[in-house]
Amino acid sequence: MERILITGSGGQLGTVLRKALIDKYGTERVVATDIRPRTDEFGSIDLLNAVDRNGLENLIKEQSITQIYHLAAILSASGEADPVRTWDINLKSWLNVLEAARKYKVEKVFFPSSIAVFGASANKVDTSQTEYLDPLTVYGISKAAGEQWGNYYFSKFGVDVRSIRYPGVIGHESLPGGGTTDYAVEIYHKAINNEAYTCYLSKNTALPMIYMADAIRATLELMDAPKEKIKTRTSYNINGLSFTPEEITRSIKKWYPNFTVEYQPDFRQKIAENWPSSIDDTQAQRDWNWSPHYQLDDVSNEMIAELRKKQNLLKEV
Ligand code: VAH
Repeated sequence: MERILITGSGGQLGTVLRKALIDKYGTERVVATDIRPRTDEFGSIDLLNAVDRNGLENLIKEQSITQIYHLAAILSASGEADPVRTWDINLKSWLNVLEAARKYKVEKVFFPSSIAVFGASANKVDTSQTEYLDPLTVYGISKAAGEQWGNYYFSKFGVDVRSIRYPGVIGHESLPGGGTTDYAVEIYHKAINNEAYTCYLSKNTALPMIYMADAIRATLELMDAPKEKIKTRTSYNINGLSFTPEEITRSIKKWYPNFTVEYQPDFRQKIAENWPSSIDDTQAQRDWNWSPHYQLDDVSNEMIAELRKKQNLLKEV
């Protein structure tokens, strides 16, 4: 019987992945945890600090966990405030998960990597799976190292580790938490409130992005793929779409013609300039048949419709 552990269940991706896993496996089979516990209409999110090895191992043993989705991490922008703490949290927690998976024979482990693993030496356009990785954020370094640890535990101990290099994720279900791509969510919240947006990236800064529904589907499709299809045990590039702040603004203006954005680049501009502007995901297409469904106007259409629904619900309260 499948028993699913998800760490970081309260984060931008974790919030939505938790619900997708509950839909797939049922509430009783999903153990959702986070550093900030809470209860909602989907059940409880229990306290777990993934850096606490004993706490993690006891939970995996007692709950007979068969799959782990390890989403707990400090992201690229907020991670720069305290590099050593970011490294500690991101790597200690991941090594705890790998060791526990090895010791208790967890069947599958998911590691969320990121396009943040690429740095100055990578091709910016259609960045390939095999580019040299010289990340310039602690978050990116921790993800590049985490990919190697995943490959090591697969090769040496046979732990079935699977991983995706997520682009910037855009969704209406949750707020982003300290990433460099957060602007692509914030901008929609401003637009539906008829407020101007001050963007912390310059208008021509293209970045790879993915709509939340595509990101969740990619995760589940990778984890469901037959083991023999998985040829990469570090992490898979996946592509959703790519756009600049100017292009997303142009898309939003189709719904909000008077929407305005001003550009005030901050420290996140330098982070973004060392990331790809678009991603080549040929290997994910070939190995497990990946393909995105959402392009920019589809994202705007759904983000605006869903955020408006929430806005109307709040007005009724
Ligand atoms: C970040 N949203 O900005 C994350 C993501 C590709 C970016 O890893 O840090």
